[in-house]
Amino acid sequence: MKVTLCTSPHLDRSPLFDGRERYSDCPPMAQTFVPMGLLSLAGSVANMDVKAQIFDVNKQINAGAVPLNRELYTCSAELILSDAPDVIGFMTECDSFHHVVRICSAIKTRAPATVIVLGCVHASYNATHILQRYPFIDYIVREEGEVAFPQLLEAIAGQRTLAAVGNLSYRDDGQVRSAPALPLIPDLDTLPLPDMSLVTLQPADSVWIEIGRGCPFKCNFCVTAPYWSRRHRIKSPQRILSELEFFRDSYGRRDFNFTHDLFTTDRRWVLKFCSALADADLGVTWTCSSRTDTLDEEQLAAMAKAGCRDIYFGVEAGTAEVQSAIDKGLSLTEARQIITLCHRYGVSTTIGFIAGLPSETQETLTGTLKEAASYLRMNRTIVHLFGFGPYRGSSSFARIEKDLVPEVQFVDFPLDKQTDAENRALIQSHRDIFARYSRLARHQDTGFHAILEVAEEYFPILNSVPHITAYLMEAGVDPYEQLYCWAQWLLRSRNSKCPRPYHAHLGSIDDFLDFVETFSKSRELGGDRFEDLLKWERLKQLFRAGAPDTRLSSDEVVSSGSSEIRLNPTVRLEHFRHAPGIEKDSHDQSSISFAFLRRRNGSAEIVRVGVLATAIMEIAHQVHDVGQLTPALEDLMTSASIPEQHRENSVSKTFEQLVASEIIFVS
Ligand code: B12
Ligand code: SF4
Repeated sequence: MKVTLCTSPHLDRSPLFDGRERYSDCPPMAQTFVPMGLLSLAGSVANMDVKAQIFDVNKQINAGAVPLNRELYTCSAELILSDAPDVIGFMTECDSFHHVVRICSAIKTRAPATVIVLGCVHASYNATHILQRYPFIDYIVREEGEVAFPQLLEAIAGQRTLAAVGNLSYRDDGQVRSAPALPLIPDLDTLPLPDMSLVTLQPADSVWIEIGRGCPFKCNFCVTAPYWSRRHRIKSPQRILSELEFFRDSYGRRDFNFTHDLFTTDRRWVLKFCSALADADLGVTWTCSSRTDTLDEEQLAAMAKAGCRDIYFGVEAGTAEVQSAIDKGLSLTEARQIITLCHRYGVSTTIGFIAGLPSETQETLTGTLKEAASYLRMNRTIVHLFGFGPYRGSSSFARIEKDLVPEVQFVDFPLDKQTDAENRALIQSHRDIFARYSRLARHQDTGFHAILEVAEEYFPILNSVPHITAYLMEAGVDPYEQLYCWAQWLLRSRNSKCPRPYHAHLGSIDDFLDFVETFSKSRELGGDRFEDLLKWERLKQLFRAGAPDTRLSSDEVVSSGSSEIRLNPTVRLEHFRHAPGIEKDSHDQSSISFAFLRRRNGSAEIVRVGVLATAIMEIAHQVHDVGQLTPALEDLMTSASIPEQHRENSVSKTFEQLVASEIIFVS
């Protein structure tokens, strides 16, 4: 039997989050990742008479083999069918489900006998609705797939009945039936290692190593904890180490994301794992997810030592009232302490908040905005503010379902107008399945409806201009009012020019800077410092876009390979006095330069460059042959002017690491 397992299309939102341009103006891109769930399924049928393969629609989009126009669906269907599979399986996520539906429909039209199966979170929770609505989808395997999927293939081969396939939803005589749930796999170490020969790993692919399943908490907006029955399971340290080693040795990968909804569920396991990982000295870095009330200093120290570089914390809400309403119950003071501690251990943080939760009022949203914005002032922190998405499967869904109204302002692949309109019509007409694109009716008539529409795209912009954000906070601007005025400004200035009304909520950083200028003038908040910061942010934007007129006469441009640094000795330190670390600076201030730094992904930042990095960049600027760099650096390192702590292992460090060690990000 031939089985093809397919990824779902995944829009790459990073151009939007980088704030580079309006999304609709960006080159269309799909985000690629190693589909660990599909690889695990392929592994589970390896001992059967089955030839499994993976079709990655995202890679096909990026390679131009699948166009981003109305042929997206027919072309994907034809490519998938080119190997004449007997069974086609799709992973599903709420955001891309309309694309999956249309690809499946195109497949069934061309090959009616081919069996189509869906799995993963979205299909599992919407199984009955999907099977009732779409006749071209044959089966849905709910939740954990490694035992159920082989059973389904046996049933398709006539070796067992459908009713005897655990976790299966299927049609029987026009009725949708759901077989009982299978017990969870007790020991995840028994799962096969991902068979990477089924995919082509490309440098841009994100690698998520699955270390375990199941968070025991019960936040009532969450779908992933109930998906794994809220039962915490985790692989052994040895098993995870062998997976890391495999990716490092076979693919040169040294940076990983760990997939587990709550890495720090079991404190003893964390300490044991981190100690094993540090001892193994694999030289890898990694990220994970945690809750601030499950992390302490001892774990954090062990995690930092073992290579943890970033932790995602869902803080979600900025008031005790909403913390309790969502059954999360985090102490905001404790959260701040733990996040600050992470930074002290050199671990960056990504912090998620949600706007528009069911119990939200103007007051609580103001609290969340204040809390979220205050984290922007910390170095090593990215803050996200997501608009609340109601997910079927979360424990609060049944309570709010009748209250939902359509949300039309969302970002999708930049498809042609007609296909996009068809997709939006599909979503609107099947609202039970696409509940994620909804808002609560009770928020419709309040002032913050407009806010919720722009909220999701707001923080990527604030992350890009933190000095302006800090300035406005210091000036005492109410964050709710600021966001409300931004929403109004966008609607006024973009509505008329925006060819697609549902993109009217997308503003660029340049738009935001224009808005801030008007906003601050109308409130008499300006001043020399504000004008300078604004000028700097505008220059940074021009620099980001590569415009030639950002080059000031005093600039010195140095390229370190992956990034370009443009020194500008004219920038005044006092402009950045609010940035963490600046006041405590022990350097002679005259030896510090400020610079623009362009990252490989095109984003730009303002950085403070210390004395050593300035010296290194000067040398690098003089030598054009990399071979000459090492002796020059050695001379520099052994010279008395270099502080002791930099001398120790500097010579063995790369140029980039040396420069990085002396650069402090102020933006
Ligand atoms: C890693 C991850 C990502 C990675 C990699 C994607 C991936 N799925 O591999 C990236 C960053 C790319 C990503 C992106 C997104 N993600 Co994500 N992601 C996850 C995460 C944390 C782990 C997924 C994982 O690898 N699990 C481990 C593997 C082994 O499990 P699995 O993939 O679920 O597969 C098992 C079963 O589900 C089933 N199964 C899966 N596919 C199939 C297919 C068939 C045919 C069958 C029979 C069975 C089956 O069998 C597998 C083995 O048991 C989950 C949360 C979670 N803990 O599950 C969220 C999660 C799946 N993501 C989510 C979301 C919302 C998104 C995005 C929409 C975010 C965004 N706005 O951009 C995108 C959408 C991507 C897309 N294609 O549309 C939501 C989905 C909610 C929903 N109701 O649909 C989740 C649940 C997180 C959450 N918010 O709670 N994601
Ligand atoms: S939101 Fe996070 S902590 Fe809460 S139940 Fe879900 S996975 Fe667990």
